[in-house]
Amino acid sequence: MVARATWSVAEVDTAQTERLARDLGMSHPVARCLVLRGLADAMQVRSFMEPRLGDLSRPDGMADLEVAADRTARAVIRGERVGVFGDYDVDGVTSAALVTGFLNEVGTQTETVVADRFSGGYGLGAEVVERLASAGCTLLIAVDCGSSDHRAVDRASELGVDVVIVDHHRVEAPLPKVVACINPQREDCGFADKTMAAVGLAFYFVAAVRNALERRRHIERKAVDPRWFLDLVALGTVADVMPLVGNNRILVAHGLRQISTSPRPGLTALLRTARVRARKIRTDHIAYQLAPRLNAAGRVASAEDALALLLTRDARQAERLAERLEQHTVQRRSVEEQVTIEARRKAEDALRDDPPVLVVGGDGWHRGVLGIVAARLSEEYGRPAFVVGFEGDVGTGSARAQGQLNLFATLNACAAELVRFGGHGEAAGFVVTREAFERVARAIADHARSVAVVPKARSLVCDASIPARQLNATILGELEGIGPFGNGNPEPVFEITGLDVLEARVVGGSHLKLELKTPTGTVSAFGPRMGDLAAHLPPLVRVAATISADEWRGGDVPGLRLVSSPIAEIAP
Ligand SMILES: [Mn+2]
Repeated sequence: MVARATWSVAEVDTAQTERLARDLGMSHPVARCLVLRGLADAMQVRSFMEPRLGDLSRPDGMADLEVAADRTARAVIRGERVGVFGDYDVDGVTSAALVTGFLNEVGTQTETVVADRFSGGYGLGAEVVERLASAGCTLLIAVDCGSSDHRAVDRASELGVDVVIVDHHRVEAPLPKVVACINPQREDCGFADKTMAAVGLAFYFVAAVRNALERRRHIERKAVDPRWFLDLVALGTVADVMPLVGNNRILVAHGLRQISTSPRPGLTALLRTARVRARKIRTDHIAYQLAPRLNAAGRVASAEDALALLLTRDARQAERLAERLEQHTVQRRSVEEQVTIEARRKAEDALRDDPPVLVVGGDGWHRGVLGIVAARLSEEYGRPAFVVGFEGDVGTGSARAQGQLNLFATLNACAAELVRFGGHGEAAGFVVTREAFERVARAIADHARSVAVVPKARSLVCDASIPARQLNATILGELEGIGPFGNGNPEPVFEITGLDVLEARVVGGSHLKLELKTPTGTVSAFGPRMGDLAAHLPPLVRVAATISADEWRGGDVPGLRLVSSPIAEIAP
């Protein structure tokens, strides 16, 4: 049993906190969270709590945006058939759905294809270009990929197909020879925000196309509003774990509102199969329930189902597709469990030498789940994880880190030994031969040592400590204003003191479910993977937990999600 606190409470400027609480008439604990986020000024906080689309960065300086918009507007006006190609993950599929949905709204015929993890591998391939060209497309818009797909782009120009790229992946000069490449990672791109998902960029892109069409008097002033597609922007941005600050936070806040109030048929069906019953959809619903289902198709079958689900206007078809995604999800979960067990075993072996990074590989580890497994290992063991699945002589790898190491730079340092690689600082993919694997593993560890990666100590710091009686609807409402939460805007964690344990049981095999008494009522708490504590809890506890609406009690009362084991309350 854990006897003492395994967490601490953050230090904060009390004068600032008190001023903010008074100026805004809000509770102290939430004011404290804001001060800890560097928001101490009432004006600043007001605009933070009410993210407005009008505060989005202007697109000025975004390289190639106008060229891309002009070429696309021309295609719309001349009635060209347009090909859209997206990557197979949620960002890629939502980007493709957004561009397709917009073009169809303005009367353009599209052929939309999403990447197939199993036949095409990642990126835009020459075969897809040929397919779209023979379907009559004269313009191809590649989203969430394309920035380094020279061969496909060359093929397109041979076939007389113009290419526009909307991407956010790292680019190596020279860029492929395309009509336009929207990618803030380009060195010559003057758009200051480098953190948007492809789907956020696709939103800017269609807004620019819309304006170009209006300028040419092809559409009316109020026809086709890019804001209709903000639900897709929220899905892709959260699924791609982009930092929820600045533009992303504004887009996601509005997208969530849209999913909550008027979901498209595909999302209505998906919310049902995912058993999301909340009235207000949050980022965690996307991250843990919607995105995995949209992703599952691309992982074990084809992402086409996810695309079709997002595009359909027919409720019955949406239901059918959502059911199919549910089956893919079940299948994907069991594969993921199996690979996780094997990878964990190898990781524990490797950990005896306390390496700065984990590099593990195995045969038959399904390609579609490697990223998820890498994310899990990196979280569990507090260090970057590289997970490789071998098929024959070739291994496909996926890497995840939590800021300790730049993965793209690391793989770049081993580039000579890799078949190919790509990605970002915190998530990357690569291909390696079986023969080179051991050498690559050593090179990765050497690189990590050379940049002095320190395994993250798992220390939990709570934003504030509050007595149980403060668990009420007020604090819940105030907290909603700080969200949406995610990467870059973490959900506040509270120490909550003086809770009576009324009931403790195990749910879902390994999770802990508590019924706790506060001075004003009861509150329930969920402790992921803490089920073994159920039989040993003291009668009075303090917990470290996040607070959000308890959907099972109508959504107006707070519920807790424990982030550490409860401890006995010493002085009630
Ligand atoms: Mn992406």
